[in-house]
Amino acid sequence: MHRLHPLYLDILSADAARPPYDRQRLQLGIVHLGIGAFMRAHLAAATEAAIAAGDPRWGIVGVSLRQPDTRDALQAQDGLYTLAIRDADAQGRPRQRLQVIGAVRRLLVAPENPQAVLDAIAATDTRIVSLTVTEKGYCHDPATGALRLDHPDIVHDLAHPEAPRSAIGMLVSGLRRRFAEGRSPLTLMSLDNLPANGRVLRGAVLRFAEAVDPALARRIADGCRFPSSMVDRIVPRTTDADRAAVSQALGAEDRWPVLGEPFFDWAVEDEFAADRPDWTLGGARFVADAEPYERLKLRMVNGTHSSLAYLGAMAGWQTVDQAIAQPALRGHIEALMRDEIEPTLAALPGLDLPAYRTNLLARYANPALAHRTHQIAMDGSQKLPQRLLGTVRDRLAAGLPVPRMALGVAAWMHYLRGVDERGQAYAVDDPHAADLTALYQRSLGQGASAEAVQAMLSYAPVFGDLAGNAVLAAALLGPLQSLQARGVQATLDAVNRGELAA
Ligand code: CS2
Repeated sequence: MHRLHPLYLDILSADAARPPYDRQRLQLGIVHLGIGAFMRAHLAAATEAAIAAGDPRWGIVGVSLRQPDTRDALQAQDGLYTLAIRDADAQGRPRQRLQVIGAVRRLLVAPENPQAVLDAIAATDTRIVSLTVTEKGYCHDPATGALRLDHPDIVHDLAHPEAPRSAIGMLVSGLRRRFAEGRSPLTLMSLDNLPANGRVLRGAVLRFAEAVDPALARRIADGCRFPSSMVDRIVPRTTDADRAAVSQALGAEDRWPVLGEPFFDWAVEDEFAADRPDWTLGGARFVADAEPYERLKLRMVNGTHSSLAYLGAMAGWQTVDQAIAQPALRGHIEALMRDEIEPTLAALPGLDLPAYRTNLLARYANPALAHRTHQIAMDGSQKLPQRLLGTVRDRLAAGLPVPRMALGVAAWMHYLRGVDERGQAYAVDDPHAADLTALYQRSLGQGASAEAVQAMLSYAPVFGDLAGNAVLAAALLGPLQSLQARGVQATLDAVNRGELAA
């Protein structure tokens, strides 16, 4: 089978869409840090639509911050890859729609050549530097959102600004070079699942710049823009089987396709230092304030996703669709949204929460994604604060009970055990894994008790000011005891009957 390549687009299956424009004419207007699957199914797809409508300024330079695998696979395809949009037909049979995306024109691997990344940030045509570096990529304290100047990568980058490792170090060194060369300020745009992601990014960049050179920090603060955005599309990790299936359907070998659901949402603040693509052509909305959209999405989608992932992974339900097909889990997730999350959300123009909830349950039931519960379970220390604990704080402050929210937090704690209910061991994949699993062993590992729950809650990077909160501790104890003694299924049944509430 031929490799996917611009010279051989005519051999592709007739129903695969391909770039309807001259890729040679693309300028490189966007530098993207963290060219993983999510970005290629989201930002790149929306940018492709703007380019296809006739604006060639927005070719993308994709930067990998760690591994060379994306560059290695995509270079041989001249940057082309397939986006496979998967769902099921009316009979429940999986189906996919293929689109070859052409927007990625250059690929860099930061550790191999950090200078090339700084050059790209400084280049005249660059207008936007966007980021999908995951929560931990911000080197911040998850509970407060502030950059950690003692984070090993930040310590390194402050000492070696010419060869940065962290996204924050790269941005500041790239901007320093850009300003030294007399070029205009940029838009720095986070697409990660953090609340006020633009403000978190701005805070981290300015704090780092301040430590390097206060005049540079002022220049960045005055000229650069940091729009916040809410991004939503489920993009599971691509497997070898997916690569084979996509290549087969495409009629050419694609070693680096991405999969996604049909659903796409992106509310981005219209706050740019210079031009930007018309991403509305690819389904985006420009809004004045993204925060209410972020809160909605982080709490409803990511909050329930994480709850489902910890419960599902412990029960041995491997994928999201398998988990949501369990009536007790489905009932719990639905009630979690309706009874505990939705009352904390502000009204938004055009938002119908019951319809949003029903649609989300349908997205989770998509049988064609095989989104693994353990994948969503990773990096819990970075995810819990914005996904679960914000809702918990709001409800506790209003004197409202949190029985179902507490079950999600308890399931995360239980997951730190490292063995599921079927006796299957797994590695807890989290930048705080060593501390957290040790804390678990010392406390809950000895059996859930009031003291053990308090010990877990005192883990400040995750729980911050919730340490010592007696109401939350009491709400966690019942679910934890039940998860340990009876397992996920019986605990869900009990919670659904209204038992275990503190
Ligand atoms: C998921 C998200 O892996 C995870 O933690 O919750 O990646 C989720 O699929 C997306 O945010 C959906 O937009």
